[in-house]
Amino acid sequence: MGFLNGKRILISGIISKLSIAYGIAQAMYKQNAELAFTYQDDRSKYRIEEFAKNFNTKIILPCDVSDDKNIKLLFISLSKHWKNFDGLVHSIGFAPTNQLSGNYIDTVNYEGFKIAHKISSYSFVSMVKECRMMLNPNAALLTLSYLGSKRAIVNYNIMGPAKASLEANVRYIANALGPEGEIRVNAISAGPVRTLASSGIKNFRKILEYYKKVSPIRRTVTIEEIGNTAAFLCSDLASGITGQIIYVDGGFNISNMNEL
Ligand code: NAD
Ligand code: 0WE
Repeated sequence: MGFLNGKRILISGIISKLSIAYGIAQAMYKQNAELAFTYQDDRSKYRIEEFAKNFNTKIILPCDVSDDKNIKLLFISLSKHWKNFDGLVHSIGFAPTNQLSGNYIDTVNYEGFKIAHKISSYSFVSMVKECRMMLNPNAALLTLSYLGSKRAIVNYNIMGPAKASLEANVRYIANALGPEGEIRVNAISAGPVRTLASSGIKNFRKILEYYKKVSPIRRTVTIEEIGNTAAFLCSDLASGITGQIIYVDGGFNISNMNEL
């Protein structure tokens, strides 16, 4: 058995075994979920095919979310395997590299703003729009955010406003879909973890060290811990939780001046 027994969940955002979405897949598979995966482009296709074997699924579908047409095609393809399903995990974020270092005002430009918001926030509601008719009652939708949505964090820059937009999207989608079969929508705001996306970030080692030093639990979080929370939120155990941003960050966001 397992608390996701009989639930079909589509997971986006796996590019390596370090991906937060990979930790989510592991935790959900452990709870007996039936999984399907999307991947960004041909460069990652073979790798995802290998990963999919670990999760006993053959359903892996391409979807670059930078074009709505691809999102439409994704759910047309998925419907050939699953007429309906119970969960969607959106674990996708991107801003052009040049946006992620330096003074915010010096760095920001319309192109960076557009791309960050389109890929990191709009793509979530766009996916929801296209799969709405396929969602079973009590389905759960989940996305990944970061504290930079609420605090001005050095170098996070335009990703901060994009994550703020994503979190507002969680509330608006939750409010729109709640009346339709109690569909629930939440986000996990994760602490920093080393992934492909974060390895490109200036001083990322220092960021991890800082969290280790000052978080209430004095360590960083793992993708297993984020995965377990994701599995819970997408299960019926979380049936009363919707529109929420749940922090899986070792308590970092509630503390201050622990370095003194
Ligand atoms: P990752 O590099 O493993 O995953 C990022 C994913 O985004 C990749 O699978 C990539 O293919 C996908 N992606 C980017 N552009 C895309 C596009 N146009 N179309 C389709 N897919 C696209 O990194 P991760 O850290 O696991 O990131 C997953 C999510 O977690 C992101 O939303 C990120 O903002 C968030 N997050 C990460 C951290 C961290 O420290 N790593 C902390 C909090 C939140
Ligand atoms: O959301 C993120 C990072 C997302 C991300 C990463 C990249 C690297 C490669 C978005 N776009 C790109 N573009 C690229 O070209 N995180 C929460 C991880 C992260 O990034 C930071 C952080 C943390 C934590 C940037 C500055 C400060 C802290």
